[in-house]
Amino acid sequence: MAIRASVTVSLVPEARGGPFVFWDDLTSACQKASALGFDGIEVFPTAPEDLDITLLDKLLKDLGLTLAAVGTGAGWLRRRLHLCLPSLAARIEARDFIRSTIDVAGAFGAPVIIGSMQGRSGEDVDLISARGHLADALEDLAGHAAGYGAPLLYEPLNRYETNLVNTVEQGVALLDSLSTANVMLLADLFHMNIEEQSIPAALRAGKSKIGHLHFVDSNRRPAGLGHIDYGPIVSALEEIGYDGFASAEALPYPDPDSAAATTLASFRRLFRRPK
Ligand code: LER
Ligand code: MN
Repeated sequence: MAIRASVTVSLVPEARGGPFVFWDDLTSACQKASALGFDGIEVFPTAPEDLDITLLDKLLKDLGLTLAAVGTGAGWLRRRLHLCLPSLAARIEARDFIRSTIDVAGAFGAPVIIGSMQGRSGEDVDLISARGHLADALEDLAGHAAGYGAPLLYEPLNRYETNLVNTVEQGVALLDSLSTANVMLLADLFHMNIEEQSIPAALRAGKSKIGHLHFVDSNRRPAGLGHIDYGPIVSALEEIGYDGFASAEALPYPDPDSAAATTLASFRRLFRRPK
């Protein structure tokens, strides 16, 4: 299967200013994504129970879209939950937030993303313990996702957002330490542009562990509006046989509609070029 294009929609008011193309209105986002020619939509809900799954199901079916992934970052943004908090009760709450999101996404066969919900070490939790908490949670949640036939997506973030895993190499090492094979890496080109020595080399090293791509430019604007050199990245993705989504998790620059159109034009130029 070929790489498909997806676009993000945030339904989280607290995320305003963040890297999402469409905002607040699921119906309008799906209609616009479909009209432009995107294959999928990536949804960032306030909480799993807030997502109107009847509406989402109808929109996806009527508009011929796939649910590319569901984000969990609202658990951090709205409730200050993450997987490495010092309190066991809080860590369980964070895990339950993600588990319930897996139940919602899983019904659509879609994967769930662990990005900012991974957390970080801090004053009360040292780095080794924090990585241990993360590994325990990934084992548990990946097993839950497997029940839906969907992988769990784990996203290395840049150093200003986590100190657990910043590169694909560290991500692969973490995944290799788990007993489950149901965790895949989310390669976000914005984070990779900060942390990797070479983005194409990192993608090649990630090989079959790369399960999702955040398709965005160096400045977190839509692909084509920064200085990332996409040619070698596309070649690396083709070489490793990546066949997931290129999902636009980008700032709505200069506005959501233009950001979506710019992304899709870049996607078509880069991924649909004649061989
Ligand atoms: C989430 O996908 C991400 O990339 C983080 O930077 C949180 O926004
Ligand atoms: Mn991302």
